[in-house]
Amino acid sequence: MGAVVCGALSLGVAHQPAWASITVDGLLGDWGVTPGPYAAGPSQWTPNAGISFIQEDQNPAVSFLNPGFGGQQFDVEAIYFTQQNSTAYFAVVSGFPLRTVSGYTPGDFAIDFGSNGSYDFGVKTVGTHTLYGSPTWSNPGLFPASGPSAVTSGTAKGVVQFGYQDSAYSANGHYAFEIGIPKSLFGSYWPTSGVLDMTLHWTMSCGNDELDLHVHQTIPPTIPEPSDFLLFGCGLLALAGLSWQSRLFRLVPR
Ligand SMILES: [Ca+2]
Ligand SMILES: [Ca+2]
Ligand SMILES: [Ca+2]
Repeated sequence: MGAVVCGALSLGVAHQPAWASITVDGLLGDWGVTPGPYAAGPSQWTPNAGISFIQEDQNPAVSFLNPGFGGQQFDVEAIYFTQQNSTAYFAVVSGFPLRTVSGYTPGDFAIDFGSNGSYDFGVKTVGTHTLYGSPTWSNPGLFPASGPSAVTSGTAKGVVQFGYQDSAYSANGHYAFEIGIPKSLFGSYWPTSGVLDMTLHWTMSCGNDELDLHVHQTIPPTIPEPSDFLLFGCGLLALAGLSWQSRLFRLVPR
């Protein structure tokens, strides 16, 4: 019983619960999300606590995606962000796979620090998954305003963690990829105090649909992990419980 109570306390207080640790494998169960059928309803997109996200167009019957048409196949569905220790994690769910469809190609993942319209970093979503700084971008051919789309050049910062499984959610018309980037690769763009303000963006080469997640978070001050104290408290409670139990067994004749 003591362990259960402590678990609940940990969820409420600890900043990054151990149970939510992200594995970059292209599967989103670790985010608390399983892209299922439309019938599962909009709530299927809600991730675990503490994860930033945006979701739109939860309706395969609607062809218009704004600004283009195309229905589920071109529907950028959701973007997620979280951070654990020294790594920033991102995930995108779309109706568009990371391969060519009807002559159109998937775009790269774009990060705009400061949310000022200048996309300062890009991650290649096909081939070698390199993070580029100061990238130049191409815009979508049909709907340029859905850009940026693909990194065309830039300063290679390193190959990052990237997970994608083409058939994981394809039965329900969904495709998901995950990215893990050491915050150090962002240099001074990643704040150590104050506010983390960034816009995360993804589209495909036509730009029929695009999605942006605006993150605006106050960086917490560096203090000892509350979970450490809770674990210590749990240990004391568990010891107290054992001691009480052993006394009880001695008092009750068997
Ligand atoms: Ca995962
Ligand atoms: Ca959409
Ligand atoms: Ca920027």
